[in-house]
Amino acid sequence: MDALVDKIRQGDRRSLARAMTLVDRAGRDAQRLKDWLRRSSGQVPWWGFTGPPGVGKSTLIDALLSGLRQRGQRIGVVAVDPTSPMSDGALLGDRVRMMRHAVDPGVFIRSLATHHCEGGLSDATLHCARLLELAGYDRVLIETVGVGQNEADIASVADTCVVLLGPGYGDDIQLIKAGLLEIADIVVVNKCDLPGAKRLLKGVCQALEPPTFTPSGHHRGRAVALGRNQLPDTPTPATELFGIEAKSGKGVDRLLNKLLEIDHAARGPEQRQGRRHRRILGEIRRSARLRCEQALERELAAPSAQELVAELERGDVSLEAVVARLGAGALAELQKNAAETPKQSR
Ligand SMILES: Nc1nc2c(ncn2[C@@H]2O[C@H](COP(=O)(O)OP(=O)(O)OP(=O)(O)O)[C@@H](O)[C@H]2O)c(=O)[nH]1
Ligand SMILES: [Mg+2]
Repeated sequence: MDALVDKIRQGDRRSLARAMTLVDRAGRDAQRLKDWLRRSSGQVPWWGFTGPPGVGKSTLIDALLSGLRQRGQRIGVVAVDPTSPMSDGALLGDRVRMMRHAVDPGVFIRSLATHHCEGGLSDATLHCARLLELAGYDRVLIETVGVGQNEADIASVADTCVVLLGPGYGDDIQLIKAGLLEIADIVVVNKCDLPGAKRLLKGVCQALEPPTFTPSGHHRGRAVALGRNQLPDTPTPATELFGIEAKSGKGVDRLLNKLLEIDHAARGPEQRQGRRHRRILGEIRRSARLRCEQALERELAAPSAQELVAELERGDVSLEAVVARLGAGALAELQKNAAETPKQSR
């Protein structure tokens, strides 16, 4: 493992790609590397980008990559692609969007298929991002699809969470209500060249309270209910709203400056430790939720659950008793799995 880590640190892209494949597998070597990565992460900021399919996440990342490269930054990207199978270089949607940067030695793009990412984010996503840190990239950009719980997942591991919205996705208010705003540090209304964008900007602005207008022309506000995982004693910053056109690049530079400004304010050693801590918390939360859900589903599918369900139907037991019995079964399974997993390596 030491040789692999050294090679990655020296900038060997093949070793980096190999390690990304390794962390996606089970086994002792993968486990050792993952444990090591978990302990060393936090060096550089991660920016998360989420929003409905087709809203322009990859196009925005592509535009940001140009701006960041002009500033001499080396950037790693992990993109969760909703359609394509995992592959090292085939025609993946997100990669196509960022193709002009794929040959740039200062950029490393890793696409992951959704099936690797229960709920849009996955262990693979986290470990790939950590590997990009190890390889010395100055920032890691993560793209996920904004459906359901994974929005909260990305918010809990990214240092800055950018939520993209766009006109033409049905009822604007639906999007606002869907809880997307609550996880955002920055809300971006993309496709401002299209009809309906102004109305959407206005709607989002109203949902962010109290609205004020900055001299630079973008709105500044605070999300009504912030679901972001703030560390204790960390003040919740105001959610910013930007209107952009990712395709033409209009407004992207202002957004990039804001993102860099946020990073600049969080560059000390304490913040690095805070980042590591928050990522691990996010990892635990996500993993615990998924594993509990899966274990419960298995319990429910077992023949013994049929009788339990019938008892509840007849009114012989309470719902609480059923939940407790299923929960106990799920817990026993989780404990058995943990006992079979090799101990953490030091
Ligand atoms: N009109 C207009 N179209 C845009 C803009 N930005 C992106 N698009 C287009 O929107 C489509 C989807 O863009 P993507 O960047 O692939 O969107 P995405 O959110 O990454 O999509 P998924 O990864 O599939 O969820 C493409 O055809 C883009 O060219 C914009 O500012 N204006
Ligand atoms: Mg995309």
